Amino acid sequence: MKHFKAVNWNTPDNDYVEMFWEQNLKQFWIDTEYIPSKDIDSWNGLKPEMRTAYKRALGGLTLLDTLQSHTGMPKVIDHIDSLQNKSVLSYMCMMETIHAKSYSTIFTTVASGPEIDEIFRWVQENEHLQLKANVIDSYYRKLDEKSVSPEDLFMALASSVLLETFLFYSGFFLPLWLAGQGQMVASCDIIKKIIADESIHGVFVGLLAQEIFATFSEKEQKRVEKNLKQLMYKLYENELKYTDEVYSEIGLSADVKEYIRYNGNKALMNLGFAPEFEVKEVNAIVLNGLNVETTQHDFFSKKSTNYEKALEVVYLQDEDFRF
Ligand code: MN3
Ligand code: MN3
Repeated sequence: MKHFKAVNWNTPDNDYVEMFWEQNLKQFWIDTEYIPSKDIDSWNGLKPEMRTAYKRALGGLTLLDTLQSHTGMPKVIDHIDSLQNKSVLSYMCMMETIHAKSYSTIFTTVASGPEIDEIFRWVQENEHLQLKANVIDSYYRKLDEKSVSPEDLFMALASSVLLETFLFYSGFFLPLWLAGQGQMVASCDIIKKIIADESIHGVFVGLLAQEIFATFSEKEQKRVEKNLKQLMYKLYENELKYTDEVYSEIGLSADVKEYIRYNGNKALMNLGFAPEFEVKEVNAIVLNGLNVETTQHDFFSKKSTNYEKALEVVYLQDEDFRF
């Protein structure tokens, strides 16, 4: 009979897991405590082609977060040895479900039922979006096989980092760009919470990948790095086409592509590799939209300017029910 171990937090498994656990907890949030209805006037003021691009950007993000919550994280968790590291991944997995749901919270506020159906149909039929999901999923699914090599696990972890630190940003660009100009600001507060989560996820999963990479021989490392770069360029070519499809009508393709390269370098750095893409300048409006100081962030009082509902928690007493 197998002897199962219980997770023991009295002694840390490594020198980083407690820090990641704490930071993940600090960042906790719920989509329904944000108020995207503040954006309805802003939404009505957007041109139809801008609204279409926005819906598609968020639709694409919904697909990636769905994949991450139902496949990426659960598959990876089963192959990580440290029980504490597994706990951090499980928590992150739960947040993925909140991410995936939060786009619907925005859709429900600004779009009609038939419009929402149309977005989800577009997601299911868009070949570039489906290619991203298929490629990443194929690396996750390798973890289902009877014998999983350290290289398979490395590639699955690296795929997760590519998804979260690289492939999400063609979607994040538009809400950030609009918020940087004072449009759709309340909805972007949700997006910024997702970005903050993805940023810590990418670092943590990248660290796990680096630990495995360090166990490879020099020859293996060379081969694995080559495979990773090949995968990255395959996804990059696809991102360029996806970007043209979503953004060319609103004239933002070139700026989005620059942002993709910028985040591609970040993904490589999370995995311990040198930047690969030449980046001249990231759109200043997007950086402005990303700047958390434009809205108030203080975890001890408010989670951001638009996170208001749960601020004053009053516990009910028996007396409250005596009328
Ligand atoms: Mn996510
Ligand atoms: Mn994530």
